[in-house]
Amino acid sequence: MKTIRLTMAQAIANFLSAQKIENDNKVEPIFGGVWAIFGHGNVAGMGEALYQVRDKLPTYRAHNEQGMAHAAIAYAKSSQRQRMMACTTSIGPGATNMVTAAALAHVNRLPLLLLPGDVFANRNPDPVLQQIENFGDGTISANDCFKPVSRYFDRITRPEQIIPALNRAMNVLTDPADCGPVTLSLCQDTQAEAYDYPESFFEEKIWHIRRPAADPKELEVALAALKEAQKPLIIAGGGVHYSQASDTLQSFAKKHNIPVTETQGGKSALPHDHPLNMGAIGVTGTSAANKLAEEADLILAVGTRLQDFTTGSWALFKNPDRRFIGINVQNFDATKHRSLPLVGDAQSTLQQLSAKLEGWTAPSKWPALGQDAYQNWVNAANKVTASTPDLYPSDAQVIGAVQRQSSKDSIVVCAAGGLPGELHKLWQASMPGSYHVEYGYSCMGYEIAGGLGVKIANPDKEVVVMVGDGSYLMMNSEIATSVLLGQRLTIVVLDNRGYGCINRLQRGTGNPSFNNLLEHTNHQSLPDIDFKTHAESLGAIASKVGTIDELETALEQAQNNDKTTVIVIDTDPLTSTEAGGHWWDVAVPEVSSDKNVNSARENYETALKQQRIGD
Ligand SMILES: Cc1ncc(C[n+]2csc(CCOP(=O)(O)OP(=O)(O)O)c2C)c(N)n1
Ligand SMILES: [Mg+2]
Repeated sequence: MKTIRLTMAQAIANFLSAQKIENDNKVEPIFGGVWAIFGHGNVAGMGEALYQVRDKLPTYRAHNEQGMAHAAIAYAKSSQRQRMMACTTSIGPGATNMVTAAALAHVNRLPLLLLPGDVFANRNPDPVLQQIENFGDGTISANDCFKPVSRYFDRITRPEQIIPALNRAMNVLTDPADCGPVTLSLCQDTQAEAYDYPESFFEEKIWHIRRPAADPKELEVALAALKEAQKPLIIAGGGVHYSQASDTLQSFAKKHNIPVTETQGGKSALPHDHPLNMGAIGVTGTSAANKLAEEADLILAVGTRLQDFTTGSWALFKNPDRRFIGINVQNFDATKHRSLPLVGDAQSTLQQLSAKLEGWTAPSKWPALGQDAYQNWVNAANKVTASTPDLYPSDAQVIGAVQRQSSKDSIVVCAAGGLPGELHKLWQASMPGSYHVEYGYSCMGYEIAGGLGVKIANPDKEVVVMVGDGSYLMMNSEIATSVLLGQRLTIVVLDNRGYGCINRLQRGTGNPSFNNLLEHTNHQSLPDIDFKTHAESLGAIASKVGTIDELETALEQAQNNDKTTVIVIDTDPLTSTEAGGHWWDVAVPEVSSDKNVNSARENYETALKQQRIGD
């Protein structure tokens, strides 16, 4: 056997450079790059190794480990899980800064390779700088925090362990059902240790994301249920995108006359103006989609985790006889709430179902009911997104302006605050992937870093990040990275002077405004945060606009700017779109000295009666 003597870190760098993916008859490197913030624990080992392969596998420097991992996740999501990135950090805080990002990738089922540095395997210099020292367990380091949020975790204490570990890592990262974050925790002395690796370990490997077909028996059961349905409804989740199944879903819906609704992850599966697209479903759904959901007797849940925002905390589907069919590549999701499972890839399974359904269609009056309701919805949406000369525009009006200034293939990016709900209801997506909202973990601070990852995955497209003042303040440092890398973003900051959506939620649960908007906090003086100057200090072109018309002019100009542009607008913290939507289960105190809370509790108890638990 031919061998090559390399350090463990060099072996990782060479192995990662040799991994390719075949997609659309094109073979590309599966890793679009490695994000790195060096410190002790990776600079000497991984740093040296990445330098050697820099022509094949680019290294990018970020400003915050969580941010760079968000960028990596967004890159993978925007590449429909066909391509991904790795992240390497120092030990201790550099490593644990990525735990939140690991959780985000875990929830969203997105591939992410984390390579945090770890303490010395030989323990000779212990305790090293940043080592936590567990009193009762010598095997625990700070990196054990990654275990519950990794699909596969391994600690590498000998250089040869990387051979099975990297194979296992690749299997998880490319498995459509198990896909998620992988953490290989790299002890710093082991990174620098040499081993005679087999040459075959570094041979080019071409991966292909497999498309499992449904089991014949499961198909038979699902078919029988579907053929009996009078009011079938499709929920399109993120799995539709990861399976690149938009076209298949569109022809399936058309051929069998079944209306389609979209989750946050699934939005843009069908063009917004497709006659069978009823828009967003659930807590932030359109009135049309939710009306059909209330009546549907058969719900075909495609590639969705059926999160509470989709199911209206399980109070949305009111037909007593309704059944679910769960089309999902992951059995865990396919069987939720007594769903008849169709475990398989969305594209393959829909094709199988369609072939067996032959000429079967849902009764035409059913989608027609939705189409009338959808027209009413469009009228309501047009009203709230139109420009009016109010002192402070609403989020919806800002969305209207961004929409009017975007082209069909622009990509809008968002994650937390009031905006995701407004975007889910109101954004008109025309092309698959043009809507990128991280709402599995809804992590404040994802927006700008995520936008950077989306832009690296789509260099020819306009990427517009919409972000609240709260999220901006939580993490904005990757603005500087976007300037550094020449990855041009347009970032619209909606400054409503605080946590607007949580203040509304607080009021909605009977509470007075407390600790959300800046004016309701413990304070000596209210800060007048100058987002424009702040963004300029990070290297962006920035402006503050006063009206929706000015915003549209600034957005138009931003497209001609050669670097990241930040546009700030003051908005109204109290207004959100009333049309559409659904109850959401947020627990209200059972006892309180506040009579408003008591009455909110009464309403809450009434609402809970609508919930169908486990059924
Ligand atoms: C990391 C993180 N911390 C806390 C939350 C809970 N949370 C959700 S939205 C929000 C406020 C967001 O404020 P901002 O970005 O200004 O948006 P707005 O609500 O004003 O629209 C908070 C605190 C979260 N989603 N993520
Ligand atoms: Mg805000």
